[in-house]
Amino acid sequence: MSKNNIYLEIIEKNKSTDSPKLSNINTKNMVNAYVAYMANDRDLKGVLLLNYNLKKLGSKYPFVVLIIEKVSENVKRILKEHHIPVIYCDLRDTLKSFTNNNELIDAIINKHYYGKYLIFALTQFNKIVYLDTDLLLLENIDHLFEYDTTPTERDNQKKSFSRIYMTNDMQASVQSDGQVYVVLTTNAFNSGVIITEPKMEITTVLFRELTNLGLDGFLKINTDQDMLNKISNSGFLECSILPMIYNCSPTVVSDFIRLGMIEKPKVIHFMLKPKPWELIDASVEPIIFSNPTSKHLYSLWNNLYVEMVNKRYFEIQPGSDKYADNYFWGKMTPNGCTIEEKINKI
Ligand SMILES: [Mn+2]
Repeated sequence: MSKNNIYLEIIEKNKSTDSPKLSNINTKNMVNAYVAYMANDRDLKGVLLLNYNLKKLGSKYPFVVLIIEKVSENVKRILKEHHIPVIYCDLRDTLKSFTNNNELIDAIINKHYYGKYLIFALTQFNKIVYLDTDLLLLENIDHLFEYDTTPTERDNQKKSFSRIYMTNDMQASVQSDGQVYVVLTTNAFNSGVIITEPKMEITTVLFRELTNLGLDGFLKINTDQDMLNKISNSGFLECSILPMIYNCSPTVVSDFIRLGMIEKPKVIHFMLKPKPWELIDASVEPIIFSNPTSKHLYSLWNNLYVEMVNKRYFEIQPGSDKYADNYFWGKMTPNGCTIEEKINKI
């Protein structure tokens, strides 16, 4: 079966890469925001890239990161240096109000996914676009905030707390005859990109359902999506379908385009392993790509990350090409002797 070469590029609307200063952001009065979630330090590079990616695409909404207690002080410092506002929540304390089973609490916290449910508790925002940390935005997606998140009234059904938009979960597989089959699950969603109006009740229902499972039941479910799917079917959430262009695995892009299912993706979601930052770390085996388009998309992520690093440390702007005043080696130490003398003395 032939591999398609479909190469996509990041389309900039606006070259501004200025980050809003932390001091200028009052998280209490923000109307709309992009929100990411960090359960620990693992996804830092993804968050830094998203922040840069949004600014590069001229996004007019702030980007904030929800973090829990497992995120280290060092990572908090880095986020601050990149002017990324942080909203902190103690997940253990929150879960204690739902269950006193500490083993279950540990299991939930250690699974990393479930703190994501706290995004619905961010009621300081009117509307949020939640973004997983393993995304690459190819175009400005500010228009996602225009989606109507008011729940619709439906007969014989409890009124939902909120309406959320997610893409259908998807899979593409190549069969032995070379034919590509794309499996779209119409009653299950992928939680990599979510548009919603935060409502505390949703977080409450999600954590209540999760803790009601007990430890054995909890260990049987796979990801945060399972519970989202469950409560969307039970009427607490009204799930609407977000077009696939907003949450597309790099692996399926070329087949989806070839099959006429999408024209061009706007958001790439590196759902599976490897995560793109593992390539920056050079920590995975070289042969990892399923097709040239997927390879190209990983490469776009990596190039954007390097671009961010270059802008931060190496780009000389007028007046900014300053060097440190104190060049220690070969100069006098505070004790009045040269390094060489000091070494000789030792
Ligand atoms: Mn993801």
